[in-house]
Amino acid sequence: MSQPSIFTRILSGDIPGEILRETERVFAIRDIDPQAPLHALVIPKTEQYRDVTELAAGDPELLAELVAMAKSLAEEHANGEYRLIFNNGASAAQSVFHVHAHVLGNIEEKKLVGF
Ligand code: DGP
Repeated sequence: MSQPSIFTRILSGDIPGEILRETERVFAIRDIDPQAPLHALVIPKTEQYRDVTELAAGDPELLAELVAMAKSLAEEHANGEYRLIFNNGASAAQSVFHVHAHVLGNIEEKKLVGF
């Protein structure tokens, strides 16, 4: 069996990380290298899906749960507005192949963040 992802290890308490929110199927942590005052990662607990393309095809309801958690984080930690980024593939800057959404809020500059 493959090793658990870095996100699964944070969820299980194996390595440290601030869990901001958790439901039955989804959790959120702060990104270790924040690109905006709010920069969270919203992640399905299952590692079954590598990227959002697979997730959308395999479990669209779970994708909707990710979006709902992003919105509620933005309401709590920003003004309710947020940018949602999914990197899909190494050449698109994906480094962890356990699907996750970057949730950014309180963005000061009107440019795409560089990550
Ligand atoms: P991506 O490049 O889209 O696969 O995003 C992976 C993100 O995961 C990246 O922005 C940094 C974050 N990350 C990597 N390792 C850790 C960690 O150990 N703790 C936390 N909180 N975030 C991490």
